Amino acid sequence: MAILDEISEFLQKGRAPIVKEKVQAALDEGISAKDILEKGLLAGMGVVGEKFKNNEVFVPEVLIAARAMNMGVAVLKPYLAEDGVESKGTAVIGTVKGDLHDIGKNLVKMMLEGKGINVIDLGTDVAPETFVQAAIDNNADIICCSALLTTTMGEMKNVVECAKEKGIRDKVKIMVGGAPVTQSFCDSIGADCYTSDAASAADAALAFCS
Ligand code: B1M
Repeated sequence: MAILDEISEFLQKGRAPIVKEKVQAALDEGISAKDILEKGLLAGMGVVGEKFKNNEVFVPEVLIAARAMNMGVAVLKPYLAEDGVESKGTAVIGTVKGDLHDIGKNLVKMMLEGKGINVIDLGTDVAPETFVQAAIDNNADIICCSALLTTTMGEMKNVVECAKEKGIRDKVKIMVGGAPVTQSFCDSIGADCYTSDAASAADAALAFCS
């Protein structure tokens, strides 16, 4: 599994083209997409996150690592998705207002699509009204909110409140996630579901749709 360590290390250095090559090589070796994601790409991003916290690397290094992560994930996308599945429902997804982190949100989107759920991606820095209006316009079954900052996770409560105000709270499930989010936070804001990772989010979303 040396190649997974290489993927992690090149990701930490932000070497996007090499990460892309190594991810393809790992697939060619028969390593599962899940292992490449978790033990290569996410492991590397975890190291970057620790260094960022300890002021050993700064925003530019994190951004180039994030770019390498996204390029690696793009190679994995067809392998993480299940082919030929019919649309099972609709979800709108976004990172909450004030928050620009999108790697986790993109992973959740990919996993949901892999389960056959039609996903409307609102991007990052999404206001509560935008989540709710998109859910109304697209007759969505689920609103998925991602937040990576303790300072922005409170926006998820505003999404729940806005859905109540617009009269759709009983028609739409609200799912929340992201590094600082917990089950007790989910319960405290009246959201329907918290999951700690993208694959579990997709399972929960599928259960809501059916
Ligand atoms: Co930011 N950042 N960042 N950052 N950044 C964190 C989050 C931080 C923990 C780093 C640290 O200090 N250790 C810290 C937050 C501290 C806190 O709030 N407690 C932090 C900070 C402080 C900041 C800035 C304020 C830094 C600054 O400017 N001084 C700034 C804020 C900008 C803003 O958003 N307004 C900032 C900026 C950035 C970059 C732009 C440089 C870059 C983002 C690039 C991008 O996303 N395109 C960045 C990055 C990359 C990180 C770290 C290093 C990695 C985040 C990541 O992508 N992880 C991060 C440190 C860390 O997390 N270790 C950090 C990988 C990703 C797959 O994980 O998103 O958690 P995650 O998703 C997981 C699960 O959480 C779950 O599924 C995924 C796994 O399967 N999940 C869901 C996510 N959403 C879900 C939704 C669901 C269910 C599950 O249901 C709907």
